[in-house]
Amino acid sequence: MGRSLSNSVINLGIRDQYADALKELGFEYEVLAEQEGDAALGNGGLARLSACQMDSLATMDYPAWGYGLRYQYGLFRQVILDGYQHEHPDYWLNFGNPWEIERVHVTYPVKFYGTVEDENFNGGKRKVWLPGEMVEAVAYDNPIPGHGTRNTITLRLWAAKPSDQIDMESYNTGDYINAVVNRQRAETISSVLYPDDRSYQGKELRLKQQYFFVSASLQDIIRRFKDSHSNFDDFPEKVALQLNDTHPSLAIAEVMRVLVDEEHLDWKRAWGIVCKIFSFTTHTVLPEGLEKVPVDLLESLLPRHLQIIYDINFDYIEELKKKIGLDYDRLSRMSIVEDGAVKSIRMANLAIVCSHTVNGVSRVHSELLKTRVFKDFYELWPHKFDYKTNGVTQRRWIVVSNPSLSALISKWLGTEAWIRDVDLLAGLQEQAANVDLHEEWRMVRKLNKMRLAEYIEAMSGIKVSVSAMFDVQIKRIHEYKRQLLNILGIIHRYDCIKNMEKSDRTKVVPRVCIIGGKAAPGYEIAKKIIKLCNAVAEKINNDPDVGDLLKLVFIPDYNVSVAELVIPGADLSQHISTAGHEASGTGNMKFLMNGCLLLATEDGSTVEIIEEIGEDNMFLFGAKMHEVPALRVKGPALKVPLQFASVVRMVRDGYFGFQDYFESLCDKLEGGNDFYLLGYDFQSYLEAQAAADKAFVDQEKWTRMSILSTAGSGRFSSDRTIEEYAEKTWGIEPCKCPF
Ligand code: RUG
Repeated sequence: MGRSLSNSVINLGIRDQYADALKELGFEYEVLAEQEGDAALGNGGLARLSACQMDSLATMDYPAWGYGLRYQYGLFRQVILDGYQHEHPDYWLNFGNPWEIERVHVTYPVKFYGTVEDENFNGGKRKVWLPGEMVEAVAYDNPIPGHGTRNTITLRLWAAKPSDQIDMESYNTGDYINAVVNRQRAETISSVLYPDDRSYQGKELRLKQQYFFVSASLQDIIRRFKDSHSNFDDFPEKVALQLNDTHPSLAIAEVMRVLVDEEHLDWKRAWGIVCKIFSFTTHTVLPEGLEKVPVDLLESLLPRHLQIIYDINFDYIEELKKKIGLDYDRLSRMSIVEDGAVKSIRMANLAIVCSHTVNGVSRVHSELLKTRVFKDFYELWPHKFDYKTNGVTQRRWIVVSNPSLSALISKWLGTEAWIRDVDLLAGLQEQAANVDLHEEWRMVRKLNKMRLAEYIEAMSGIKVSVSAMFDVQIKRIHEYKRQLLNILGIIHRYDCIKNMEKSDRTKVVPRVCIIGGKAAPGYEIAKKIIKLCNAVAEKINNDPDVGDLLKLVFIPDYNVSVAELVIPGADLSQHISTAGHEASGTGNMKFLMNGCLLLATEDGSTVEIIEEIGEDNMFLFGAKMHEVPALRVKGPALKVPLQFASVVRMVRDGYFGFQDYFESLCDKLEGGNDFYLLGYDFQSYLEAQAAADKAFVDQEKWTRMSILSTAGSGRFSSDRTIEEYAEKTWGIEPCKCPF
């Protein structure tokens, strides 16, 4: 979520009054706002997408709730020591969190472990789950005020607390020590966020977190529904549940369990309800990125849920046989249960089978889902598959983080209405050649660059020139996102400067290269990429031959607040994943809105950005998505340019030190191991960089491209995404606050 204060006072329309009131108390608004720490309750794009969507839901008056976990420690703080990443705990709750309201009366028991027994019921049998452990989920409400409306929605976060019911027994039997230990164990469920955004290790605590979240949220939803309904007939009419990736997909089994075991609906009726209320958004591209839960683990932690999933699978496979016949390979691929060395539950298959809609997050992502990842399912249920291209909120990403640009846009459009109706930004197109606008636009951009330069100096001691091009890549560190390609490109640039005649150096376009992002603590290669970036920076920044022509800065502890500072100050931003690997990407949209030019591959949502602003307004390069599989097959036979071999050699030979440490990084790039095609794309990457240099020198052209970027960004607002979800997936309408 990042910070709340600045966003809230803007959405409530009280920023100026609030600043005046603070002044009377002797405080500066800007200084105070900086004191707030970030709520970092997610890993990267997936979680920030939800945060943007909450802002849109509130602003557009939709009746919605967001649910999550109130982790005691959010995403780790990244500390860079000697160029290496170290992870420190994020003690964000230590000084209290003024934004949350603890709802002591909104608590629910959540059960784990135990056994399932048959019990006589109404002349038949029914299943009864006798749990072995119980914890309490306590609600903490975080208000999300909409912009220009009185509507405020709630982000309800659950914290785990020990349940007195169970522990009293231990106290009474004299087992005091174990009772205290058990109490502490309960709290660990919501204590820490898993810092890896992609690999699923089948850890018990992770599964416990998922079920804890799902169980508490569903009890809350069902309790609210039952407050005004005496049966479940209208449940699908009143409730829509959006599964954000597979992480909450246990909710499907949980709804079945509650309806059948606790509310005593027959299985068929419960199943009919489930199929109407769930829809699923998947955010991944690779089949190996899909979550699988080992059956043994599920059986021990949630024995009744495993039975329910088996029963769902049985009915579904029987139906499937009727449709596709006895094609055992396909039946086995489509089964919810995966047989193999470790028998597991495929959470994505569960989500697809039980949801009425399966959404991708960009058009090309949706194509990949239909033709590769979920091909079997698409052929069976083409009507289920759809996509809603991601979006970001212009309130946080322009109005809050770039107030000068915001004021300028309003002045030139003659209205502030674009803050809620972002398509109006297209009005800037007509003014894209206006010299007065150019002058003001450049002034705003310069002020933002000065703000960023001050931050860089305060944080790293490096002085950077604001007349240089600020070239930024900030996102989680991943091989597929290719920060390494960026660093190798910087090494090449450095090498060229070193080897050119002194007189030619005047022709070099000065650059400040900024890289930031966290690596998952167990992701060795990603951590080496961070170290390489810092080692290269050390060399370049201290080389008197280079001076202001090239600087490299690694910004530590990248988070939402850092992004709010960096994005408005960027001239160029890089979104350079190997084509076919980024499901959508949302950073590109934030930069675009702020008038930053993109240097990018044709991947994820960038493909749609190209359609909005045209190829001529950005710097594109690299293999296309359909070419990638064939290029991979070529392996060692793939031709790579000499310059690539030469920069890799510099790293291998220890030009930047740490020769042994970087060896495995270099091995990943040579000898047919270059899975992410850095070598293949290197030449066209350098050409795109050269085109960016050329455009930057022509400030009039650059400014026009910058204005056209902002003007073409309307489609990438989360307001549009949410409207599509509301109309096409949830069937809901705005519900204006009556007061
Ligand atoms: O990697 C994807 C991004 O491409 C996407 O923009 C974002 C929001 O849809 O989700 C990211 N993501 C995917 N983060 N974690 C996952 C794995 O499920």
